[in-house]
Amino acid sequence: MQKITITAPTLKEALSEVKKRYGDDVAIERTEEMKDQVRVTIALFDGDKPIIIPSLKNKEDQNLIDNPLSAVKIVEEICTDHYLGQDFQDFWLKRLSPYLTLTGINIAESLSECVNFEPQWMRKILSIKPVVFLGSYGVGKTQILAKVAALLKAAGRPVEIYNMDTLKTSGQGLLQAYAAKLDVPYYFGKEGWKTLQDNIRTQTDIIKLIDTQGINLSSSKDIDWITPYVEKLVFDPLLVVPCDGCVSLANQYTQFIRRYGVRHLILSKLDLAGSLSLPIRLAWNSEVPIAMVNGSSSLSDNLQYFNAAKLLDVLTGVATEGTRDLGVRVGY
Ligand SMILES: Nc1nc2c(ncn2[C@@H]2O[C@H](COP(=O)(O)OP(=O)(O)OP(=O)(O)O)[C@@H](O)[C@H]2O)c(=O)[nH]1
Ligand SMILES: [Mg+2]
Repeated sequence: MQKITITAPTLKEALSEVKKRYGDDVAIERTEEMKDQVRVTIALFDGDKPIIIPSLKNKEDQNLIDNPLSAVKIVEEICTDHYLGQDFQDFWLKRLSPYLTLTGINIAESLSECVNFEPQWMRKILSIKPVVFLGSYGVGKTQILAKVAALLKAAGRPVEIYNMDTLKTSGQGLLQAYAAKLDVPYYFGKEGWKTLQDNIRTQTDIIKLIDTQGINLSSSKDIDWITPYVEKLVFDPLLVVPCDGCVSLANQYTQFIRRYGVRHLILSKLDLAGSLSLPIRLAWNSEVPIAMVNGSSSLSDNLQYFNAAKLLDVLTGVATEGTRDLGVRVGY
């Protein structure tokens, strides 16, 4: 067996040199980061002939790739297809490099080092910290709140809904109807606000979900109304991020997340998005975890839990259908 090392400034360059010299399917034994260089060690067996490892995906686990060059190629293709940017791609490839070994390469593991997830979010909601649903206009806040309420109820956790979207003349009825259908207490506007403060003091186990009006993230005036709420109560602020949103909004979203201490992201409109550049870049930049995903205009389709493997399936187009069904219907 002969070992050969190839050193280059980046992993990409090192691998492309390997590819140039030994073809697509070569066994890479080790990748190491040195000062400003990356060193790739390859093993050659049988004289000078490289061992050929077929670049097929493992059937049992679609996220396990058995060829380092294929793994790198998949990451590059995803980043290009979803407009994730060179900086994100470099970051991801760096996280991928320790996984580039002879056996199965788990791309999802490396993705989970770029984007955080909190699939246990719903279990961890505290009744003393009302969850406030924030987001731009029409992104799905109200519908997602209704779905979260339904799931909590199905899990046997008492819940109540506070509608603070007092600007919408037609919207009140809708959320009120959801609440009635779910048989959960519903409060609205100023009265609701007072009740919320009382209930936080007196109730210990009822989860409080607060719906809010849409916010224009670029206008600080629009956001001002939140400030007194944030000052008076300890909230668990949640931001709904539309997957079909424009990536140029990422900075505004990031600023908003920092300013209001957003703790979780829920992605909406997964079904409408061609690329996932906004939510992925946002989750990456802000390090705020993705809790759940909404992917349907219908109330009877569930929210989904998300993790790196599922996200990878979406990014590579493997997941055309929804992921795990939570088995609960809002029934409306
Ligand atoms: N296709 C699709 N439609 C969605 C999704 N989430 C919400 N919608 C639809 O988007 C529209 C707006 O949803 P709402 O829940 O009212 O959004 P909102 O953020 O509360 O809107 P405002 O309160 O007006 O700011 C509704 O027609 C929903 O059915 C989704 O994931 N996919
Ligand atoms: Mg709404």
